[in-house]
Amino acid sequence: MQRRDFLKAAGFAAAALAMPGYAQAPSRSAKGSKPNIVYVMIDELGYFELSCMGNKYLKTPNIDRMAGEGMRFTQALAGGPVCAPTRCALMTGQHTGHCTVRKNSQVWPMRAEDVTVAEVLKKAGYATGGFGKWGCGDRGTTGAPELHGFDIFFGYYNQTHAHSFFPNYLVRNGEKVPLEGNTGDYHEGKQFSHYLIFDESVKFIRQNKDKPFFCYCAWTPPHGQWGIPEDEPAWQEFKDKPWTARDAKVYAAMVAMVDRQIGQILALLKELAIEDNTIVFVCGDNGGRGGFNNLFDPNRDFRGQKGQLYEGGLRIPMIVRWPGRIKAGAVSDFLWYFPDVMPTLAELAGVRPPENIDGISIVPTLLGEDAAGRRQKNHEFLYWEHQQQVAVRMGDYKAIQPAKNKPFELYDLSKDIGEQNNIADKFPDVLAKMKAFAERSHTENLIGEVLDKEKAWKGHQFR
Ligand SMILES: [Ca+2]
Repeated sequence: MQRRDFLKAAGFAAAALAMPGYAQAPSRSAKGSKPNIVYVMIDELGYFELSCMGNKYLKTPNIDRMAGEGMRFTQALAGGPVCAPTRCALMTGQHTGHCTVRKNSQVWPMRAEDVTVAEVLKKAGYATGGFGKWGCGDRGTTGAPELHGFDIFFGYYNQTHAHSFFPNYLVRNGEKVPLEGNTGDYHEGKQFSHYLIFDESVKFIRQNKDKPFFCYCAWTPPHGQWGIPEDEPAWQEFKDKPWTARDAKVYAAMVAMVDRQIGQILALLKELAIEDNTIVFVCGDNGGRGGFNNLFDPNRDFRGQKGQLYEGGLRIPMIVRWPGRIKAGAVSDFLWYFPDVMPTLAELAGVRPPENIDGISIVPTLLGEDAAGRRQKNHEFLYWEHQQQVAVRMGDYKAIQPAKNKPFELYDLSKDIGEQNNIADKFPDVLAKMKAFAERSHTENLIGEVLDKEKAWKGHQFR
């Protein structure tokens, strides 16, 4: 063993000893350097909507470049097939059979005892900021982000409020921030909310450049309703495309705009000389939507779309970049999903995640098993439930019950990525194992509380 490797191993052992009960000892704590974390989640961006994935119409040069400088995942899956549950799984490390927010309800907040990534990172000394769509609890409820570890959260708390890019207010730490000149019209107004949200994201990074920070950019474009400022450069690029639907042009412009802003964030990290100590994630939040007569073909090879537990509802683009630490241009088929983000970020920060999570840390996959000091653990099972649907992954096998009164279907995704050949009858033992896991995975869906009746559930009134 070389001296360097020995020191690494010794540091690893010491960290493991210092944290009894922690199964996955932090690899970074021994070095005393916690990376900054930027997590950009683009609302609805589909797996095949990147230009590096061969999309014919959409342009994502900055995300493509990021993929060349980092690791692109082919089997990263959303926590859920729609906005709110996928965010709750991401924030809590729990799958949708355990987490609190399991549907896009306006009145189902996280509970006070739910522990988020931000709370875990805060304990590790991180500055924590969230910008965009929260979706896990309205103002005046136990689900509000400022009660869950965020120093600042700026944007929309409520799902439906986030449908407008020209609302007459946004929310900062539970308080309304009026947007003068906006009437609530979906497509026009004086202040484009996403510019404000992007500016706050940038400001947060600048303000916290000298200490570890977690910048959660849950940005809303290109989610509808599709309104964009006339002078937005990306709109100028797409507004004259020969596509019938105006909304399709706005969608394409929004993808290009967000891509440009990701480039600006990467440039900012370089300018602040924190590029080498910042890990950046860029991903979608649920499967592609497939609107506009499926013009952009977000789910090309997959069955279904957003809202379903077929691959089209779950498979998302996922790129992770950390110069010098994550191998440039790597493509990984490691199978993981949103509940894994919590333990992964906790390990990078050198703290322990809560006990009651469903995720596993993917640090060995990101940094290499040598650097992590251990082998990558695999999921035995992954689990989702959504309304009447249930799905389980076990290796290449995918079991799905598409509705309550329908039997489970079974697919081998290694041969059948389009989920077309149901092999449930051929492999009853495999299916029985997966169904048993599904039964074990569902717990009663508990709900948070309203703390201030004056504030709660009024967040969607933006007109
Ligand atoms: Ca979404």
